[in-house]
Amino acid sequence: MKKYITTPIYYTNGAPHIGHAYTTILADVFKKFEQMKGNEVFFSTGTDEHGQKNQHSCEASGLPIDTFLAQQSQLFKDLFDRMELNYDHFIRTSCDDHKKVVRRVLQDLYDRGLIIKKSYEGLYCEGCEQFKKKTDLDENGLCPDHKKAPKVVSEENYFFRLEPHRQWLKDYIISHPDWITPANYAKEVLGMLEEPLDDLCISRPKNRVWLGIELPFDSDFVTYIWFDALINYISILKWGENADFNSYWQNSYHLLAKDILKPHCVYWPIMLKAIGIDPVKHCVVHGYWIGEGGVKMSKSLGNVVDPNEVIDLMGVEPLRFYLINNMGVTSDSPISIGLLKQGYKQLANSLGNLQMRVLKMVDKNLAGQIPADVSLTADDEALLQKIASDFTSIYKKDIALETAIELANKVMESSNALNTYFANNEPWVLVKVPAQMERFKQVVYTTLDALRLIAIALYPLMPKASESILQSMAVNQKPTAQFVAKQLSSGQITVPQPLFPFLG
Ligand code: ME8
Repeated sequence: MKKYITTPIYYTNGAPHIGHAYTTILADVFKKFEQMKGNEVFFSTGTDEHGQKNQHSCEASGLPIDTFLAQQSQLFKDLFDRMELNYDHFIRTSCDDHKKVVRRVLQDLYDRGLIIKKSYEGLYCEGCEQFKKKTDLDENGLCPDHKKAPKVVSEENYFFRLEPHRQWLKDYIISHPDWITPANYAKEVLGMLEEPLDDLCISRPKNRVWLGIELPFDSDFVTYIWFDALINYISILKWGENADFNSYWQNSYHLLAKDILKPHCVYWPIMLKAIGIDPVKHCVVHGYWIGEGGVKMSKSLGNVVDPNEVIDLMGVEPLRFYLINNMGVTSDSPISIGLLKQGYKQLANSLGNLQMRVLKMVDKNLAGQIPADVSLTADDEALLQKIASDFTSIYKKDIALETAIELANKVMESSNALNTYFANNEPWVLVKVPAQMERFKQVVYTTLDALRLIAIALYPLMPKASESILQSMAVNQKPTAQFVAKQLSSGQITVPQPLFPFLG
């Protein structure tokens, strides 16, 4: 089956931080997870290069616009490449292919009378690039995400009507309970649909915003950034020119944080409906990483954790694992270098420790030979069957935040359980008693085979660590979503360097 996974396209007004790294890592984890099940995945990410926010940053930089955008976009690409994220397409919305699709959609809606011109006055938050209602603001009249008062903007603009589709969208959400996951966000969107929807202002006059795609039917205006940016999801797939469009679109997943729920789950399905495309199959929504000050980490607020600094400290894979393992399903999650170090230590003490202690035991006492000829006790078998069936059931699940978190949590839980099993059985005592040699081999084989199952499951989260653990047990096949106990055959182990060395 073909699947299409997207991340938001990120604004180029600052350097990428952990929040941007997170959603893009999540997409990469899901790509690998699905590939292990035999699915063909197209994963897209990129940068959102128009609008007032980017324009102001460009003006502040003093650079020509093309140089500024190229340089800023490259920061994201460099980070994603450094993290070895295996995206298939990196879109820059300043590219001609994207602009062409945006203009086509606009012209089509305009020709059908679905876009109208009128005067408007509203409260505009530049951080969100959205008009706000008074009810969207906090008790001090500030945008809750950006902690800034929106500006009153009054101008003539083009509008796209949302209200005629409100009931349809409500019905769609109710009849597709897994369209938006986790379910609390579906409830939040239904809440947004309780009141009549304002017309969506889809243009900006050039005298205020010059950085944007010119409207095909009025050269005094550029396209509203969200109307332009959302279309990236279909321009990437070359909508209208690609015979494969539907096979990807019918299994499509938008990953996003809750800050951009409304554009993705209200504006976008209505825009798609107007041009005759079904909604994306699933919206996978996550909460925020909370930085210093207890508020959402954001470029505008300057309270960010720099992923490059974390990678310098501990490498890419422990960062990947930490982020997937520690995001709450419905809550925001704190992050700091101190917390990341704690997470690293836990990984070293569970998975890292498990691998080293069992491999060293085999190396020292069995001349490095895996004791595959041993028959296991019913309890040992039950332990292996439990791990195999736990991972089998996780791998049957669809792409969802809950699935990724459950996978990482289960890797930790299984590693900890195995460490306890190993410690309780005291193989270092058994090995000294000739009559207990059979039991020694059973314990070692059970631990090794369980470690093999954990390493396979680990692949989407830490691909290199997974391969390295498997290779240390002479397992050289690429991991697939097959969790069958007692498949570890005889062979020579190697004791590698520790996966998670002491950080100092
Ligand atoms: O909104 N915690 O771009 P953006 C978790 N260009 N995730 C976070 C985060 C945090 N503290 N901060 C950012 C835009 N993110 C638009 C999107 S899509 C058609 C257009 C991640 O640069 C998360 O995925 O503000 C969030 O939705 C996205 O970055 C916002 O990135």
